[in-house]
Amino acid sequence: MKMGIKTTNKTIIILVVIWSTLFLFSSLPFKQVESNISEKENTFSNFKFNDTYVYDLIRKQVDLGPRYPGSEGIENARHLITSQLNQTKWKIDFQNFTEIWNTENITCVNIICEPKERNHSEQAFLLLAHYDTRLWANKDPDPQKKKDPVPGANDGASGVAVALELGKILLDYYNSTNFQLVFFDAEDQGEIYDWNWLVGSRYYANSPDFLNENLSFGILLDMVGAEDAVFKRERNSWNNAKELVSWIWDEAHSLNFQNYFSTSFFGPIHDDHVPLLEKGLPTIDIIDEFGIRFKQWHTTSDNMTFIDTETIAVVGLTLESALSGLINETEFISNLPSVNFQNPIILSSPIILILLWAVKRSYTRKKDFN
Ligand code: 1BN
Ligand code: ZN
Repeated sequence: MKMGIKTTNKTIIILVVIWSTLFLFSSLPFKQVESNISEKENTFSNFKFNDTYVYDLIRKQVDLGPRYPGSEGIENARHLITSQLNQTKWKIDFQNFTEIWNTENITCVNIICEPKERNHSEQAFLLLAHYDTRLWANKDPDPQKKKDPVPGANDGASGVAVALELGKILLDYYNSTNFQLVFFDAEDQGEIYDWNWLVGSRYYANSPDFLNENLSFGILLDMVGAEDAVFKRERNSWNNAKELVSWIWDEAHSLNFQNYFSTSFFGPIHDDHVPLLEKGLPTIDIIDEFGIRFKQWHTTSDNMTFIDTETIAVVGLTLESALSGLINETEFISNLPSVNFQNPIILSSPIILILLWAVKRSYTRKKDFN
């Protein structure tokens, strides 16, 4: 009998040891993953940025069809964009201008939106994106498709949708009123007929709508929604507004998004921020490495297939965090150095002149020798 109890005790002890060992090993990694998720959820639980809303808004723009200047699609895109903003809270201006494109007069329209409560005696910042899409998909690998239109899910719609969502939450949840959302027409038609790049932003940067404003900085969003995006530091932004670039990239890294916001360099890219930099406003471009990572750039495949809510969330959460912090940093903003934009080609011209001189010298020497 005594022996029996001893054996039962032993068996129970062995079973308990085996069970607890199994429990410990099976639950440890699980608990780790669980705590990582809840840690992440905790980190972002106070954030308002809604990636699903943004994804749907990209899809709605793509569903309108091609949105090149003067098209029915771009007219509908204007209605879609403005319908996202509550008319009692937002003032919307349309900056109309006419351009000749392939002998045709085209009416282009930049859209300028600001909270009605904006205090014009204080400085404002700009969130920028282009809303036109390219008429010709000249980078499409299929020669038959090179003159088909680009759907512009990433190149066009993504920047618009992220900027709209950020504008709405800054006003609704952070009481931020001193900013504008500016959506440019006619950015993306360069080298089609006699058309140039950046037509809308150039017009805006030379207009009283921009020149008479009291502005602190600008952030351009271009191609911010594709899967596996990498946002390297764009060289025109870095050379002219490195404090702002660092503010945003540091914020992304503090949220653990260093895989998306890389400290490598890219470009310089001649994008919609350049006309504003030329006028002295510190303006940066958050742009995917098109052609390298974003391979669907200027092809008929720039559609919803490659749009990813994770990329959208990374960009949105980073900017929500960075901008909600920045609006209270009046000293940082007022100390942003003014821009004296130098075109990289002009900057490198002394080097080109020296090279030309060296070539000429060696040529003359050769001649003298002969
Ligand atoms: C940005 C998006 N851009 C065009 N689509 C600007 C650009 C123009 C970039 C030419 C590279 C070359
Ligand atoms: Zn483009």
